[in-house]
Parts: sequence; structure tokens; C-alpha cells
Amino acid sequence: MSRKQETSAHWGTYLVEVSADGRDVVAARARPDDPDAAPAIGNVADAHRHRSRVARPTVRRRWLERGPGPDTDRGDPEDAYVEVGWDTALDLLAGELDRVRSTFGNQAIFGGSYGWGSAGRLHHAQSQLHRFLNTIGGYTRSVNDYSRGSSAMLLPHLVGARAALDLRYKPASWADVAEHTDLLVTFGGVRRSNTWVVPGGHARHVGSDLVRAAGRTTEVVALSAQRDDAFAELGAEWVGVMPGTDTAVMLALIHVLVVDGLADDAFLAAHTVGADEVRRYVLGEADGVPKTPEWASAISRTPAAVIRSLAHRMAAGRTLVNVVYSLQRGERGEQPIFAGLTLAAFLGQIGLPGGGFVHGFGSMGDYGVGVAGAPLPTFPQGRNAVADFIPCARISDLLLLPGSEIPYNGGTLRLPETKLAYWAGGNPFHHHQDLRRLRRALSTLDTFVVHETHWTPTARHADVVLPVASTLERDDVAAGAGDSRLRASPRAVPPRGEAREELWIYTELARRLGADFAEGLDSRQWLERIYEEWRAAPGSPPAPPFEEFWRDGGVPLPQNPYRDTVFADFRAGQPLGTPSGRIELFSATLAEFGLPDVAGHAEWREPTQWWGSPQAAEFDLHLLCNQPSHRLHSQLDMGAASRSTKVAGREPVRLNPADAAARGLVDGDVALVRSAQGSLLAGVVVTDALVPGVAQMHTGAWFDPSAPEVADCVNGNVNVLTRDVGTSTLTQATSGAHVLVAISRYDGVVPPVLAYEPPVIT
Ligand SMILES: Nc1nc2c(c(=O)[nH]1)N[C@H]1C(S)=C(S)[C@@H](COP(=O)(O)OP(=O)(O)OC[C@H]3O[C@@H](n4cnc5c(=O)[nH]c(N)nc54)[C@H](O)[C@@H]3O)O[C@H]1N2
Ligand SMILES: Nc1nc2c(c(=O)[nH]1)N[C@H]1C(S)=C(S)[C@@H](COP(=O)(O)OP(=O)(O)OC[C@H]3O[C@@H](n4cnc5c(=O)[nH]c(N)nc54)[C@H](O)[C@@H]3O)O[C@H]1N2
Ligand SMILES: [Mo]
Repeated sequence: MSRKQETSAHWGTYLVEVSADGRDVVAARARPDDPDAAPAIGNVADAHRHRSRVARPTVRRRWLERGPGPDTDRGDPEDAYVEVGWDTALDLLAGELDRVRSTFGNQAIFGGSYGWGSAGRLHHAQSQLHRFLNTIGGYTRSVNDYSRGSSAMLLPHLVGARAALDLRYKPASWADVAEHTDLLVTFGGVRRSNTWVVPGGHARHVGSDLVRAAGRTTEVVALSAQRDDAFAELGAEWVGVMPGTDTAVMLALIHVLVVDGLADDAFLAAHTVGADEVRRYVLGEADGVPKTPEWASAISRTPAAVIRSLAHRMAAGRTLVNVVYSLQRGERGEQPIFAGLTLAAFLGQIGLPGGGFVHGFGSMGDYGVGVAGAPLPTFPQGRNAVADFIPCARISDLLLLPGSEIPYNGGTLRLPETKLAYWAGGNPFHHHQDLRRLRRALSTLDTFVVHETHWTPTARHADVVLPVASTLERDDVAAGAGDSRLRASPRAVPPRGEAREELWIYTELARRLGADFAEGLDSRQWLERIYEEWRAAPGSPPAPPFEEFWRDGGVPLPQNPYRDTVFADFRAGQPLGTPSGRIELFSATLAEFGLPDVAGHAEWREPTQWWGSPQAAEFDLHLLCNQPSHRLHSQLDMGAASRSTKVAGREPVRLNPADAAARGLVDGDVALVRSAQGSLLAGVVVTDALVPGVAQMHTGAWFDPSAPEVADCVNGNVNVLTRDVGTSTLTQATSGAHVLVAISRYDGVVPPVLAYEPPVIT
């Protein structure tokens, strides 16, 4: 008899079925009461036992034979690995960590290790790695994220730190929207597939439920290059806009509000600073270019009449302006956020129920849930004795430009010299840009260490690969922000092969280095400890002792609805945490930074990656690189659900019928997609859901460099194409959402995809 049990991931809580002998996961399916379960669940069963699982501790043969040192052969598909026992692996690694810290200092260890790992609160890969590195003297860390690395840096300058945080965790709820909002104008789609994911997971997929409720009473206008970017149930009106040009449209909307007397001058005078600078700019008094709808239309290809009438509709009722994350994941990514907030301020509805500005509705499933997040159990990370850090998207710069200085947030950062990088819970060959450059960067290291469940392309570049137990193989607890339940996520099956829990690995490594990682506790004792510490902490909800919680499978979290108090209180007279206490439509702080690419107010600034740039002569299509629907990033890309989306055996590229016809492409063809950075093969999908001149691919196909004479990646990983350049000198975040490409039919012999094959082990 097989057995069913619950488990939790960033894509939700679901059920796994375990074989009668208790050793294997035979199926994974949605809970019957989940109204909108994620298709990614369909990847779990076959990914769990896939041949690409890392079975044993493994070391690169060249590193083992030659010792640590720079090596341009890292990631060579032919590179051989050697399996070693745990004792050997841990002895080698402890010795190398000790060599690096004593010869070069702890700042030579990069432990930023960005990534989404798994959802549990105890086995959180980064927290565990950071705690371990802290116990042995510290590490160079990374700050910010790939998700909203630019807006998270910008918004505190404009609305203060507190309000910026509340825009993430306490924005208007979907219930507010349904009740009060007449018009929701969203720049970038409210994509159903993106709401399937919440950091930490959610007990049920409530976000999408509420989207449907909102769609019944609220008119929705979605500006995007993709028609199918918004939930079908929203009944959104689609306005086509060329990617990367939204700022021009927003400025033109402000222009119409100003010129047609629709701006809320009383709100601007009482609650903002800088409205005059913005007025002068949009009227063209500053630079001789009035930001009219005609001007914006020439940039965005959105008809001027549509922009003009949209401005009037926005001023006619309660309007909420939403800007999704992806817009700020591009060069000058600050500007659409800055301009979107400025537009909402000119409408004067910030702080009114269902009105004003939100950022990220539709980007994650926890937006708009409307419930104040409860504190959650956390694994303590200790203190880092090293001060050095980088914004996470500057990883290749760190390794390629040691000793140099980069501008960041008005100051400069010195990049330390790195000898060893330690990655656990992330996949830089998924998340980082310009993978050819990343490979060069990794070749400079003495040693690259990776903890993984699977032979990801990142593991394939590592010198030491340690196999770790997956979520299904260990006990944990999980919950996301605003969740209804803290859930037990018990081990379903024993660890595959010789995989071990990371907590055990760090305990053993620390012991070899004369440090204490686990304070004598095993993982079960730690789970109980973080639960009990949470239960005893002030502000925690009532909860039973651990044994009872574990037996019950969870404990309800309080469902306290919050009010949009930041901006409501601000409207009622309470100052914001900005220098002026007001919303800064012109920030003197930003202006005084004197940066070449970010001014004191929102501006249209041409990125290099847009259809109007000189590069577009050769690379004539704008490729959108956005989140995959049937997986989380690169996770479980070999699973059945993800495989079901592939075309011609690789990641699909979508284009408009006119663009396809001009290139002689039909559905199911294999296309060669090239950018100034690199090339890939993809399977063609022709669709009228895209505006002409725009192509689209999802991120997350595993990097496959096995046929470099054909393309840098034959499996369709978009990050061989993207540019590794920061959003701006202010925020230095990823600009990976956009890249200019050329697409042609590939008529040669199509190479097989080898990305999911384990390496040669000798
Ligand atoms: N071009 C382009 N690039 C992008 C984006 C884009 O829009 N365009 N989006 C960016 C965004 S928003 C993000 S958040 C990033 C995501 O980038 P990542 O978070 O790095 O991507 P994941 O594929 O989720 O990588 C998580 C890895 O952790 C491993 N893992 C899972 N559980 C565990 C565990 O318990 N322990 C350990 N050690 N490992 C584990 C998984 O096998 C997987 O390889 O990508 C970014 N990259
Ligand atoms: N199923 C699933 N859901 C996920 C994830 C996943 O991997 N899988 N990842 C999660 C993570 S970590 C994050 S950060 C969020 C990201 O959330 P988002 O950044 O919102 O997601 P994307 O899908 O990258 O982009 C959303 C849409 O924005 C549109 N867009 C892109 N650029 C532009 C532009 O310049 N102008 C306009 N108007 N529209 C544009 C694209 O058409 C795209 O479909 O998603 C989360 N949700
Ligand atoms: Mo993200």
C-alpha cells in the first residue's frame, strides 16, 4: 500500500505518494481543495529520481590532480569527475577553506550564494551556508535580489524605507481593489502563472482567487507587448507597448494630466516635493522636448490617441497604477518605477482605498492577499566579521575585476579579490546574465564549491559538488508572508544515494575547522528549537508545543487584515521617512549623487536594449526573457510538466506571424537566436499574442554548451543572450529581462540536448 502526505514548496503545498517500501516518490498531485494549483507540481515525481540527481560527493578530476587554481576548463562538457567518500570530500574541502582564509583572509571567500533553494524555514540553504561561514570567520556577501533589485534600492529614496517595505508587504488588497478601484492600469501583465509562486509557499493559492474577484468589478487596462500577459478572467483591455519604453508612456500620461488640467495640484502641493521639476520636464521646458502622447507614441508604438484617452479615464475615477517587477529588470530599470509613482502622485489618489501606486501585483502570489504577515521561525545566521559585499548581480564583475571600484547607491564599492566561491541553494547558470562572461569569471577562482540536489549547469562548473537531501527527504516547516498556516513539511522518503542534510555537512566541516556550527543539536532538535523559540517570542500567535504541532501537521496563522496605513496616515498628515517627509518626485539626494544615468526626477532615458537603439540594425527583434509558467526558474526543468512546454525538444521562442513569415519560420522549426553576447537554439511558436518586433522566451532551460560549433547553448537558456550590465550606477541590479536578438531558421543537423545528463564520472 502506498502512502500519501503533504509537502511544501515555493509553488505551494501539495501531496506526494510514497511507494509501499517507503523509499520512492511515485506521484505528486495538487490538494483537492487548492483552487489554482501550480503545474510545477507535475515535475516533482520524475525529477526526484532523475538520473541527474547528484548521488555521491564528487570532485573534479583536474582540481583533485592539480590542486586549487584558476582553470579555464571549468564547465567543459568533457570534464571528468571522481566520486569520493564523505570523509575525503569533507577533509579536502575543510583543508581548502582553511588555506584560503589563512593565506588570503575570509573576504576571499564569496558566500553570497543567491538563489531560491527550497521553501523550508530550517533547511534554508543560504541561512545555513551563511551561519557556517560566519562560524569560520566570515565571507564576502551579496545584497539585494534579482527580482526587484532596482526598485528596492530606489523606492526608499522616494517614499522612505518604511513605506518602501510596506509597498512589498502591505499594499492594497485585492478586496480593496474589488471594492474601490474603478480602473486598474497595469504596466506589464498580471500573469496568472506568476501568482502560483510565493517565497516560502502558501497554504492555498489565494492570490489568483482574488484576482478573479477583482476582475468582476474593476476595469483593467494592461500595457504589455504580450496580449496573453494578464489573467483571462480579468477581462483586461490590452494596450500594446514596445518593451522598455513604458516610461515614455507614463511621462506622456502626466503631460496630458498637466496640459488638460487634470492633475491634482492640491495633493501635489501638500504631499510631494518636485512636482514643478516634473512639470517643467514633461512640458519640455527643461530640454526642449515636450513629452506629448505623439512623442511617446514614436518611442513606444502605442497610439497617441490611446495614451490621451487613457489619461482622461485615469483621472475620471479611482485609479490604481501597477508596475510589475519585470519592468525594472532592465537597463535604467529605475525609471518606470519612478515614473509610475510620479504618475500616481499627479492623479492625487495615493493613500485613498484602492487608488494610488502598487508595484508587483501579479508578480508573486502573496501580493494583495490583504493579511498582515506573522513572524515565522528562523534559523539564526550569526554575525559576519567581513564587511565586503556586492549587489548580487555584480558577481562576474567581482571575479573579473578584483581591486576595482564600482559606483553604487551614491558611493563606491571596492571589489575584493576572491579565491573561493561557495554556492548552496541557487543556480547562477540560471539567474545570471551573459553566461559566456560568467564562465570566464568562474575560471579565475581557485576553488568553486556547490551543494546541489541535481547536476545543474552550476554543479557542472564546480570543483567540489556535495549531494544534498531535497525537501522531500528532510523534516521542515514552511509558510509565506500573509499565509494562513505554518505547515509541517515532514520527510517523505530517505535521502537519495549518499545525499546528506546540509546541516550535517556544515556540522562536520566546522568540526574539522575547529568551529561549532550546530551547538550539539541534530536537525530534528534544531527544528524543535526554532519552532519553540518562535512560539515563545513576543508577537507570535498562540501555538501548541512542538510535538502537538508536528502531529497536527501545522498551526493556523492569524488572518488579520491590514489597512493601507502608510499612505493613508501620510495623507492624514503623518510624514514619510524621506528627507522632506513627503513623496519625493524630485529627490535632492539623488540629484546630488550627480550620476550620469539617474537624475533627481523620473526621465525617459534610452537603454541600449530597445528597438530604437543603433544595435537594432543588426539585432532587429526585442526578446522578452520572463518567468516560466511550468517550473520555478530552472528547478526541475527535466520534469514532465516542464517538458510538456518544450518545442522541437528545447525551450520555445514565440514570435508574431509577420516576423515569423519574414524569416521563413513556422511552428515547430528550430531557430538560431543570436545576440551581441551569444547564441542558442530554440523551438519556434508563431502567435499573434505578441506585438510585431517582439519575441519572447521563458528563463530556466538548463544551459547546454555541448555543441559550441552550433550555438553557445543548444537547449535555449536565454542568459547566453542577455547583457551583464547593471540597471544603473545607482542600483547595479540585473538587467536580464530584455535583450535585442536576431532570429533565423536553423537548417543544420540539430544536436541532441545533453543538459540533463550527469557528467563523466571516472
Ligand atoms: N534573463 C533573465 N534572468 C533572470 C530573470 C529574468 O527575468 N530574466 N529573473 C531573475 C529572478 S527574478 C530570479 S529570482 C533568479 C532565480 O535564480 P535562482 O534562484 O538561482 O534559480 P533556481 O532555478 O530557483 O535555483 C535554485 C537552485 O537551488 C537548488 N536547490 C533546491 N533546494 C535546495 C537545497 O535545499 N539546497 C541546495 N543547496 N540547493 C537546493 C535547485 O536545484 C536549483 O538549482 O533568476 C533571475 N534571472
Ligand atoms: N510560475 C512561476 N511563477 C513565478 C516565478 C517562476 O519562475 N515561475 N518566479 C517568481 C519570481 S522569483 C519573480 S521575481 C516573479 C517575477 O515577476 P515579474 O517580473 O512580474 O514576471 P515576468 O514574467 O518576468 O514578467 C511579467 C511580464 O512583464 C512583461 N514585461 C516585460 N518587460 C516589460 C516592459 O518593458 N514593459 C511592459 N509593459 N511589460 C513588460 C512581460 O510580457 C512579462 O510577461 O515571478 C515569480 N513567479
Ligand atoms: Mo525573482
